[in-house]
Amino acid sequence: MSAIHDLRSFLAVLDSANLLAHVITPCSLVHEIADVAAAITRRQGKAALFEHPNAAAWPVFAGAVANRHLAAVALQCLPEDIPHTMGCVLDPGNGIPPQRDATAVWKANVHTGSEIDVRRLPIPTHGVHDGGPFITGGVTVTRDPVTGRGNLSYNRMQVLGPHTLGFNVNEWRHVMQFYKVQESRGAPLEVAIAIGLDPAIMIAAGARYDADELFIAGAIRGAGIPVSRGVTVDIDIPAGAEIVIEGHLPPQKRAAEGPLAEFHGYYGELWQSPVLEVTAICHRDAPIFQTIIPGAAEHIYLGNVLPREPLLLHFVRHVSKNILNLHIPAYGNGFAAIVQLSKSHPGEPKNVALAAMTAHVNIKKVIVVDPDVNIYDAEDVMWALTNRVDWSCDTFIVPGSQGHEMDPTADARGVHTKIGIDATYKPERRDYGERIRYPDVDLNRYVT
Ligand SMILES: Cc1cc2nc3c(=O)[nH]c(=O)nc-3n(C[C@H](O)[C@H](O)[C@H](O)COP(=O)(O)O)c2cc1C
Ligand SMILES: [Mn+2]
Repeated sequence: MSAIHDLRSFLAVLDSANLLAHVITPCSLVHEIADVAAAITRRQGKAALFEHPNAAAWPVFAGAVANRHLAAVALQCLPEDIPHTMGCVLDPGNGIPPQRDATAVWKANVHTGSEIDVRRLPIPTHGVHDGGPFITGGVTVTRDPVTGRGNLSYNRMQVLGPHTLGFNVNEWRHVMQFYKVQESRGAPLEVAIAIGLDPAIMIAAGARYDADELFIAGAIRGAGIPVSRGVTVDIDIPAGAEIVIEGHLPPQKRAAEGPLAEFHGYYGELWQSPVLEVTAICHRDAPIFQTIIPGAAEHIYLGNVLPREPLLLHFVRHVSKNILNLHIPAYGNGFAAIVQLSKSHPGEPKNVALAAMTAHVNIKKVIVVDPDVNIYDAEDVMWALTNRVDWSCDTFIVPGSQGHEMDPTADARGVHTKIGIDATYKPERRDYGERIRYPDVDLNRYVT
């Protein structure tokens, strides 16, 4: 069995890598947990386990894959190899199907009927302008009502009552496609929410994939993910989940939910969304609740970085054999990409930038740098922008191109301007020789 196969084994591996902060101080579920988790990720680069949230019996875990070091632990690869590893596991030919009829730890405690009250779960209110408590770190498990295949996704869920959650889903999601089929039949769509998971399942759920995303999680672990049939729904649910919420979305029913901190760095708006009527809450003994701080790094990593770096890499490698690596930094909210190129021709960086910005509609800013620039270090990228770019000839813009309709610089239809920047050294213009470099050292050998 893989060293990581559920949330607890992941926490143990994070602990041994000194990548987990244990917060013993009691913290409020309202804003404080989100502030502390975001600060821990930002300043210490770690995930956070809140052992004693105020007014809650269960611990809360946040920031599972909030940066590339955490993601590399989750994927069990080197940080530099993440785009390649993600490319392999997203290849449909490498998918591994789930193992059915496993023993589910979450069946230890099953609450149905009048025992159901989602308000007893430690669901945080994250951002100051969020509309209330939201489940953001639960993975939605559904089944295609036509083909019967499984599906994973993220859907923010606002607590609206003891057994009611507002269920956000965009028009073009698989889940919406399933819901519409059921609505046309006058029938509900069954849904299960799995909370507290092996990060392989979290990473898989953020990807756009034509088959069951559990196949991606299986490919990450090199073995089928164990699943178990729901208690009140006909869905195969990851057997190692800490907590499972089961229910259905009744047809033709909508309720207001929102706003919530969004991936683009601002608050979203109120939506009229389907409503999840809860039919069961199940959990293992002494479970750990898991959350994703909305609009912060982990949200961007799962939705915009991990699934798209391999896609962009594929496109840029198509136009150049000299690509060394590529990164979609979380601080660019999934709109920017940095490509490292060992250029052989003066025009090559611009071709590479063109390729990257056509690989995914969200990408609007591509910076191409040399091998001596650290693509993971914003300061180093800024150095290249400042010292290697003549803005009048090393950039090009594509006005009127298509972007994401929530891009803060785009109009309501998502029409925006893309920019490509050749931030490589042009010694033929003026030769400065080699760049100053003081190589990094292991400070533990020098400072106590
Ligand atoms: C943390 C996180 C939260 C998300 N929240 C939502 C959401 O509330 N509504 C939505 O439609 N998509 C949301 N998404 C995006 C979808 O979950 C994601 O695109 C997924 O691939 C959709 O899968 P599907 O097409 O199989 O339904 C979120 C993504 C992440 C990473
Ligand atoms: Mn899907």
